[in-house]
Amino acid sequence: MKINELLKIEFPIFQGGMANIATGEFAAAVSNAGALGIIGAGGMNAQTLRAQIRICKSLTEKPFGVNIMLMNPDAEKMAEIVIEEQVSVVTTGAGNPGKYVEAWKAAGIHVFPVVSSVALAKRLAALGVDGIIAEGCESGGHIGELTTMALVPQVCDAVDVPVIAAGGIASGRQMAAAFVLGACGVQIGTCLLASLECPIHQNYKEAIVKAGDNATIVTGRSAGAPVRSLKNPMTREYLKREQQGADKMELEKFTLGSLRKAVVGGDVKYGSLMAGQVSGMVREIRPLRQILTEMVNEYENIR
Ligand code: TUI
Repeated sequence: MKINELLKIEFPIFQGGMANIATGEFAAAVSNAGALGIIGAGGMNAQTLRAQIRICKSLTEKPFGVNIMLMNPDAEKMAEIVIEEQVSVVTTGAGNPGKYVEAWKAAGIHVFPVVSSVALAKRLAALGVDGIIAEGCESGGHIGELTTMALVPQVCDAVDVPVIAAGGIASGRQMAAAFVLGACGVQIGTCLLASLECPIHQNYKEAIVKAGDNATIVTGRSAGAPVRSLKNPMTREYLKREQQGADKMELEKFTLGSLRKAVVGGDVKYGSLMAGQVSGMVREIRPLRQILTEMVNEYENIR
């Protein structure tokens, strides 16, 4: 069965669970535009997540999901909330969601963990997840080591569940490539940042539109939490401190709240403008529906 038929969505496209960005209102807008909208619970607490789920329900009749960022201190409570609120799809990031899978499946939730390695994909497939989102390091935000080109076919060969490709996808050509690698759907984030509906500051959107192919950089490798974002004075300073051997605590303090600075305050110098390598392909700010239909039309014309 096709992934869009299984999940009752128009296009086989998931929206990435962008922390501090993907609100209930944005996820509803993405679902209404034909993809799977996903609330990014990363920067929320449990109570905010519940409120955002209710907002999303009030704004769309279509299915939507919740992304639980597993490093969030409230992840455990959030794992219960998605059951109580009867959310149809859960994606996870930045960790192993193994201990929650049984309860989510018993509640009828479609579970799609994001992985950056074959080993975790295999472990989770054995636990009965519905599919795996294989995310390459072209992505914005917290990333693994492998590229989408190398990771997706290796995950497809290793598991018997549907695989969604993520990282480096912003066009129909890239979507078609992902399907050739064995994926049955794609997850996109960066190209949705430059949508009219996206609730980030206008400066953040314009920074993505202005970005070229080499505009992103990875910080935090030394702290064991690599994050891709647009180069700016903040990433330069971070990398300088990293090279000088700053410890994890100091670096964390430095990044703390910097995503919010960019999203809410529009601080493109000292905020963290998380974005993927496809930023260079994003040329204008457009309505969500137009971004999605153009991608799908390009994909259909290649097949
Ligand atoms: O999670 C993401 N992307 C994110 S989360 C985020 S919020 C944040 N902000 C600052 C620092 C750190 C996080 C921003 N972007 N993508 C999914 C993803 N998951 N990428 C890589 C992984 C991953 C890594 C290790 C998944 C599992 C994993 O497992 C380790 C283990 O326990 O086996």
